[in-house]
Amino acid sequence: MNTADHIWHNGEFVAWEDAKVHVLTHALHYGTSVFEGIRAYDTREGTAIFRHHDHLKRLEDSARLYYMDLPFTRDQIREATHELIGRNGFKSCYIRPLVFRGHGPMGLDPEENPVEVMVAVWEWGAYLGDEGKQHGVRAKVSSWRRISPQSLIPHSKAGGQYLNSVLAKIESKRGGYEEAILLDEHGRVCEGSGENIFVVKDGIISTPPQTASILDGISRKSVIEIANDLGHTLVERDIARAELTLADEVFLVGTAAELVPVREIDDIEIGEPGQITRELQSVYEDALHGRAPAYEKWLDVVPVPSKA
Ligand code: PPE
Repeated sequence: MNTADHIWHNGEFVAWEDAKVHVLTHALHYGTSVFEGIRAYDTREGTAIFRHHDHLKRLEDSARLYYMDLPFTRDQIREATHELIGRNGFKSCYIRPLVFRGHGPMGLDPEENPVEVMVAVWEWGAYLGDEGKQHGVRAKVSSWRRISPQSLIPHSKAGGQYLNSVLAKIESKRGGYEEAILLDEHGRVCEGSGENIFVVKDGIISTPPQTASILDGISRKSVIEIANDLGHTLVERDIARAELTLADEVFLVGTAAELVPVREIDDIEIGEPGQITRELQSVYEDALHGRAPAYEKWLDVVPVPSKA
């Protein structure tokens, strides 16, 4: 991870080393934060943020579900992010907005604690490795089930909820795998620790539906649109665990990971990335990097500041 010089915190641009919080920050104790993971790419039109608006909308929605009012508008955060990328001089980067309950009264009632906002950017390479993107990763079905909507809110990208992903990730890593696949409370396929999942069988692409405790992923939505545009049959439906290992192709999608094939699950080989995975990966990469005119609608080009 390549760090930046500046971070945006509560409306101010501050130096990296000055971007601090108090140890009594509510979110540190109780996980009361929501966040986003966004990527900006170096395109022909300049640095462009992929589906920026959709990510900021989801940030607002995640906050709302946890009773937090954002002290900045979506436009203010968008413009601050543009300036932050400019100030740090990155052509491409990962963008991490975070909304969190700050230092104030202790205890579980957070409503008197201030809602703070920060945006950080850094250069982040292939999340599951370059080799993984090329040849696929080895995954294991986790012993941890994905958080249930009966106790938490899978639709909200909330900090505390990520303890679930952290446990699954540690378990898979210590077991010698690159990623964990979580089932939902009913034992149906849900998603990766930080990615949505797709399986391909006999030419049909399937992915678990919104009701399967998944995060409503923006990469997932993009890949669904691309698959439909390419004329593939894509269905959102419940997927049984055995369908994973019996699939012709399996792949994961997420902002950090992008589109990553899975070549082995539970020590059963699926094989090198298949034809549909390769095709979708290639068109998706073109969309991210501004090489696909049909998907330029997804890019928020960072304006170059005029020299006064
Ligand atoms: N499920 C989970 C649990 C998840 O965290 C992500 C994103 C996704 C699905 C895919 O969503 P989207 O990025 O909108 O397509 N995970 C973010 C955090 C990863 C991290 O390590 O931090 C990300 O990819 O940025």
